Amino acid sequence: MDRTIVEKIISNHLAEGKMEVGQEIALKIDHTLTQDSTGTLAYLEFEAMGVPKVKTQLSLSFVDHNMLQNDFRNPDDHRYLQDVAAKYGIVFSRPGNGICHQLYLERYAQPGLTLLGSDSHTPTAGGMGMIAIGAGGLDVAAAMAGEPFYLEMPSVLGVKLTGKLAPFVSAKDVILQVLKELTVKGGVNKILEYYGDGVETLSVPERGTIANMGTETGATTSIFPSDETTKAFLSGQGRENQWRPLKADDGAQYYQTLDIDLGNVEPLIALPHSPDNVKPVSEVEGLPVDQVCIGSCTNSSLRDLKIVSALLRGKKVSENVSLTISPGSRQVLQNLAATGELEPLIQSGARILENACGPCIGVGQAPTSEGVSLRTFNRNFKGRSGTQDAKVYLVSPETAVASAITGKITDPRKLGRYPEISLPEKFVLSDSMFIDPAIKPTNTVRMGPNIKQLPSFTPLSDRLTGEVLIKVGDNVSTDDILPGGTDIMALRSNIPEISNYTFCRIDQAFASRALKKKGGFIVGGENYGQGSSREHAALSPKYLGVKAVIAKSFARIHMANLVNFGILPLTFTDKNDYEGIAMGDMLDLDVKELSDQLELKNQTKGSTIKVTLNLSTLEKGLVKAGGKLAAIKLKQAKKS
Ligand code: MIC
Ligand code: SF4
Repeated sequence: MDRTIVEKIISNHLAEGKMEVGQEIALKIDHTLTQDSTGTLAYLEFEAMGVPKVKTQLSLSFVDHNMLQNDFRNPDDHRYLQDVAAKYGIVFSRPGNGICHQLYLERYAQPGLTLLGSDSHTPTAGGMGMIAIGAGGLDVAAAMAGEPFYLEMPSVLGVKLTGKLAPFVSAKDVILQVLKELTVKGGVNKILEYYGDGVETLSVPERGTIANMGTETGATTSIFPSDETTKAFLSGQGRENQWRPLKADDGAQYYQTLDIDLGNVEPLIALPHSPDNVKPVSEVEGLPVDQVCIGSCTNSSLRDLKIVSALLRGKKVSENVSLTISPGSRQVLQNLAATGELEPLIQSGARILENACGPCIGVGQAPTSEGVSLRTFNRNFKGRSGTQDAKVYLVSPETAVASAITGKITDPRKLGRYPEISLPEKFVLSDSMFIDPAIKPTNTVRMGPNIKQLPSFTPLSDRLTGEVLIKVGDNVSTDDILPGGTDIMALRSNIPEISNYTFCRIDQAFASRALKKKGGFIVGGENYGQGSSREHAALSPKYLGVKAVIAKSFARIHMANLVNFGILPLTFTDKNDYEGIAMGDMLDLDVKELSDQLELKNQTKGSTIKVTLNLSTLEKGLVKAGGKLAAIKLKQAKKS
């Protein structure tokens, strides 16, 4: 039978289940990756599983998020991660090496393999023809312990690319076009598989950009074929032997298709405060800009910074604009330096930052009050930049440069001639910032005082009662549930402390109220928990006593995280019932039997609301047990 690329890779990695849309399947995981801000928890969880060495082909630990070292907390985390890596057989990427997804694409991604990463943008590696999925740290820890990854078999949405991009239009505009069509929830339970002759016109880093931001559609992942372009990229990275061709069979069937003629794509921009609020740049041209930030795992590859360099050559950044550039990796920086392409960036007045996430996650470079900030990043949720009333717009590197030069939002096609750039046949390579665990294994793991052991939780009670602690609207992101930024991120290894910040940007009193009321319920709208994979957004509410979240619908990773930490994710059977619950209402739910349909009693209103529990038997077992860690520990203990 003719198959899609997704079906080919999944069937090669199927550990349990049937490859039928909507069925629970278990996937064998070849590689894992973590980054520091989700990694400390993932490794505490892994250590709690009692496995002496990772069981994957390759596991990597990157440090790229919490890079500021204002006090001991972040550096202590870095040291802990380095020790854990050396002890358990994990490759460690030192702080300053670059952003995990960029580095992984350059040095480790391989067509045909599976990758599970504790970061929602793990799908970037789909640009290399991999099934690369973002998950909570506990799921990644389980994969390192040799467990398969469980998910609902997604449907495959075929995105057919034809034609060729016009000058000044690039991969970011393509994914913004996709977001415009699919919105931030159109990709849920889907994998976006790209095909068609337009694919050949895109380099691997450009495919990476598109796959990266597929995350914003809610998709499980995105994937591109592996072709001659992939081979050339791997060869440039000295890894040609890792190439294999991969494409969908001619008669492969997609569940749904989306056609994009690359020639018709124009420069696009996502307006505040959602990545799917997409308009043509020409519609918002002329708006004065205070800040432009180039970088993040979406747009910091050598391809992107080469075009930025070519467009900035001989130009000056507007005196009203602060332009920052964060290269995706040390390799990108070295290659720019080797060809003289770093010079125009310096000359233009750009502020060159460390090779890290930086402004993307609110670590530095907060915009001015009510400032307009244009960013080549993937998320523009309110407040994520560090300035609550700033307005963040998402754009391509081309639009970013044009606007940085003129000081206002500018269609890059006005810049004149589009420079020709190409990737080197052989990249300048240096792997000195990766530490191979085989070279210096250790048994000592040093933990600073800010790293606290994981709280443990009791099994689910038969009856859940309590108040509605908060009621929120649609598309609430994990940045709303537990924000990023330097102050809060420094507490990622300390659950009791970080839980005090739960919902702090929406409702300052949430944490104290939850503790005072001894827990209760959260009520949410559509796509609750979109965005980051941070399991803190489930673990902190759990720590504060939250028993269940009742929403119109959930984002995939967050829902899995809720299950992993023993919080019931319930959906309204009739979405109109959302209106029938208010904050402060007293709820009562009998969960002795975790059936698919449950009756929620609203004691305050005297009403009964039907709610749905859309979980597999396995997942129900995890929630009952008080979370996945308890369940895995039990399984490992039985094995040994
Ligand atoms: C993000 O972009 O929001 C992050 C920070 O990379 C997160 C991970 C985290 O919260 O640590 C993600 O995307 O998963
Ligand atoms: Fe880092 Fe931003 Fe990418 Fe998240 S989205 S991994 S914070 S660069």
